[in-house]
Amino acid sequence: MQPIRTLTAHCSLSHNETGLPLLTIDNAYAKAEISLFGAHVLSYQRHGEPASLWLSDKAVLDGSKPIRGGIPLCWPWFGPAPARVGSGKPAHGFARTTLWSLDGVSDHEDGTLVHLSLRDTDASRALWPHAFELELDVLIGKELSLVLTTRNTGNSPLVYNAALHTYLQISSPAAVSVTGLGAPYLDKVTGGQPAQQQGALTLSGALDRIYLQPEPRVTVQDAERATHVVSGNHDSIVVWTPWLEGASAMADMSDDGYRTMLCVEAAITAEAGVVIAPDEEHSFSTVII
Ligand code: TA6
Repeated sequence: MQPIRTLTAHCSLSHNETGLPLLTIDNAYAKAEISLFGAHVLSYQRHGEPASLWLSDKAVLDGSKPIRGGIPLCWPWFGPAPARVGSGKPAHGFARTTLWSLDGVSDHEDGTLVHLSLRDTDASRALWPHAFELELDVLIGKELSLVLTTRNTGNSPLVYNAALHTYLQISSPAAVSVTGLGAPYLDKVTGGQPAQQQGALTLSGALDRIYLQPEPRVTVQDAERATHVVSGNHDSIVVWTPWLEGASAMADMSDDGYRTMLCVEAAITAEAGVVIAPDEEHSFSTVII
């Protein structure tokens, strides 16, 4: 780790072994790390409590691929690029594999606010031909709050999809049940078939689901601990666990990694996406409580 630069009383900037900038926040409420590569929240842990987020022990942190764990930002598409974007584009867009700018950090009574941004470049326009400004506001307090804002700085409408792809830390799949997902979902394990959730979701195998009518608050009950994921202005909640077969196929996840993670993601997955007119913006958010 290279020298640390103090930015505020509770936030410092350093560089990891491969030179990528890393923010460390340690305030009255919690400790957190944010990589400027992808504006990626790597960790968040309230003092005296277990970590809220899961980070793979095999995560690649040198900028050569997306980071497995924490909160990757999927943007401006979710999953494989849609037809309107074209083929041969990276899964989940390019925001998670681009170096963002740090616009500001400030300490407040309710926590430390970090403001990050990304603008279009020649490289981004080669993948997605739009002028944009993307902003992420992260508040590290007694809750972890993320707001992602897309602003159209071009002169024609843009369409986007996205997810705040949150990897939650769990104690074990058997201890977990999830409520607040609503009933209808698309089951990506069966090729996107529509299905209905009956009661709480429990974990007994690979899952990749898009819940279409979630409540604002999704609760992950894990033995004695409850984590709430409270989201706004999204159109769906994605729940994903790769299970053993999926984990063992991923170079950046240990085979048993699936046993301690569950993704619960505020997302914009509708095929039509969100359309933003020139000079307009759209935000959506998630809070981990
Ligand atoms: O959010 C679920 C999902 O879209 C899954 O289909 C799964 O592939 C996952 O994201 C991880 O994607 P990644 O590109 O990070 O390997």
